[in-house]
Amino acid sequence: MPPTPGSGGLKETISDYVSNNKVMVFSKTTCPFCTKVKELFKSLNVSFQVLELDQQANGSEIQNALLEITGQRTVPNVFVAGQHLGGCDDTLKAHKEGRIQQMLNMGTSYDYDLIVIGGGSGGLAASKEAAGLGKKVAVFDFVKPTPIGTTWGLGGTCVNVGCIPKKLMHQAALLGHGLTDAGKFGWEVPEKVQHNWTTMKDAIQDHIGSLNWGYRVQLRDKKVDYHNAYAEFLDEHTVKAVNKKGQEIKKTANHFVLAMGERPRYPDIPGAKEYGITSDDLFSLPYCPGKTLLVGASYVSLECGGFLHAMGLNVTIMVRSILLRGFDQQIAEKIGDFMELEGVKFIRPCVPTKIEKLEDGQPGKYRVTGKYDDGMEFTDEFNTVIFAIGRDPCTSTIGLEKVGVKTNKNGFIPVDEEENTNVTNIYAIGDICEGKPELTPVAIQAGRLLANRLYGLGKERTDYINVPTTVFTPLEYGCIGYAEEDAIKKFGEDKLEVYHTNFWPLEWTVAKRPENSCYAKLICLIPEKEKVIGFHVLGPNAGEITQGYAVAMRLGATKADFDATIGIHPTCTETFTTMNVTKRSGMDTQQAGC
Ligand code: FAD
Ligand code: NA7
Repeated sequence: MPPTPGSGGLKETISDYVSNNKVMVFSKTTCPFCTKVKELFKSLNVSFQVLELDQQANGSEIQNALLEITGQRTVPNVFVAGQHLGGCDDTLKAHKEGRIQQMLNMGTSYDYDLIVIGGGSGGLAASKEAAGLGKKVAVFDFVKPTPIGTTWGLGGTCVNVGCIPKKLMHQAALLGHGLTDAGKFGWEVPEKVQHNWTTMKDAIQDHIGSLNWGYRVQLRDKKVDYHNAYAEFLDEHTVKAVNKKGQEIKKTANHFVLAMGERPRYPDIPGAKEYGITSDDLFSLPYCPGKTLLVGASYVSLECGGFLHAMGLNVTIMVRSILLRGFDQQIAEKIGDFMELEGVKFIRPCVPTKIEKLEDGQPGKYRVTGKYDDGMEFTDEFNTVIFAIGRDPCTSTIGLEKVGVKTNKNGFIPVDEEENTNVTNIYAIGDICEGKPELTPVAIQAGRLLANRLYGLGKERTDYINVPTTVFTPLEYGCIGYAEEDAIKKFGEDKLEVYHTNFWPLEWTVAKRPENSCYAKLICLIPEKEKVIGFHVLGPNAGEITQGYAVAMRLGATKADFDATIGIHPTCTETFTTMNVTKRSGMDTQQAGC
């Protein structure tokens, strides 16, 4: 099969060679390393295909195409069972470690090429990609009910109990604010406008139902077997899975991708699991939660507190220490100030010590006792108590110990830059991975690229640096890169120039919203031509604003690049093209009202 550019291109020709041969060696007749590799495969009694590039008229172009596909130009360039293995040293090493035989066994004696445990953001992405590359794939997804019995369909946290319902409830809150503003713009809105929890909840749950269905259809179309069952390892190629009727099946695979995600944590205090709920219950709660206490100052807590308050509920947030650990603390405090200004109560520093039921009902009534840092007691009555005190990875009950996959003391799985666990055929992606951003697009990217590297010709790795994110609090907060305190710790204050400004969105002027709540900050590294290493925006539509700047930061944008960019007027984001006050100067950034 001579490689003929033009008949689909060299890359496709290479791809054909790779997928049509269990072992494919791109070689040169004169290369001693190629000879070594060919002798190895001969000694293993493995049939292999060789393409001698020095005997091809377009050998050099093929090498260039191989470089693009694999990142390697040199020969030998070896592929086993569709996967790129590398050069001579890589091949000899893989042989020594028994990996070549493992790769060759792939798919021959197992039920599946790949089993994915967890049908959430990461797991679905990995399974669909692998199936698209011709592999036989199964996904096991099972939701253990919450202590009050809430459960949900296929798609994982984001779709069912995370990003999607959260953003839609945030939208409900924004619409409520919009109604208040509307009067100032001439709309004759009745003074008392009521929010109906059940109408909103039902509409959101209907949408989620359609997404669950859509995922099932996608898996069916891609010929991925979906098992609604809880999987657990028996050995490194076998899982058993139990469905909700208690029926058990056993399935084997060559590779496994772990993508089990996390579940909310409960505090170890009396009444927590009996009377408290978490975000896993909130979004489908059949009744309006009423007067609500949120425990924890995570983004989940502040976001839920924000939208519940905007729906007219009495909301208190109990904070153990700081707001939004891990985020820029100046901005975290500004978020808290704004929420407090709107009427959310903050109790801090304080932790709950017990919850007692006072009344049954939907909602019921509970007395919460807590302890302030100084030993003083807190007590108040609430209709609903929501714990948002962190999430634990779902790694403790799937038999990882049987196959030797290591976890850290908190249950997260350490992975290398290619999502390898310490066990050769087992990979991990998404929220269960140690030290990676716990975000849907990160899990999706990791799943997609991993499947591509395993079964396609992909070489690309997930870039976990400068991942943009947004906290959907009443005043949205978008950020990329370093928090100010982290940048100072890493580079030193003298190496940084921090540009900042308050801004007053035009839409807020007529609406008479606060003049100085919105804020923008750029953290720049002086020795690198003021390269922007931290981007922070607090204001409306922060998510929409932040995404594009993430591209700029990937490309290494400097403050001068921001300055040279022409703004879009009148917008909030144009602020980033005109920032000239540094923190060092001490100059005032407050907007003066007219
Ligand atoms: P998940 O999506 O959690 O999927 C894991 C799946 O595996 C689940 O269905 C689980 O039940 C199943 N499972 C676990 N163990 C087993 C087993 N043994 N057998 C079978 N199935 C199993 N991210 C954003 O990017 N933007 C946001 O705005 C955002 N908002 C969020 C709001 C909230 C309230 C929460 C809780 C999270 C939010 N996230 C957000 C985070 C995002 O949801 C997660 O990062 C993402 O869902 C992680 O995907 P994953 O594939 O790792 O796991
Ligand atoms: P985080 O970021 O770990 O935040 C947990 C918050 O809860 C934080 O404010 C903690 O305070 C607080 N906390 C923790 N334990 C307690 C107890 N026992 N009592 C009171 N308050 C407590 O969790 P998230 O849920 O935000 O994040 C995990 C992932 O979930 C996230 O990345 C998303 O993917 C969704 P502290 O600051 O430690 O004093």
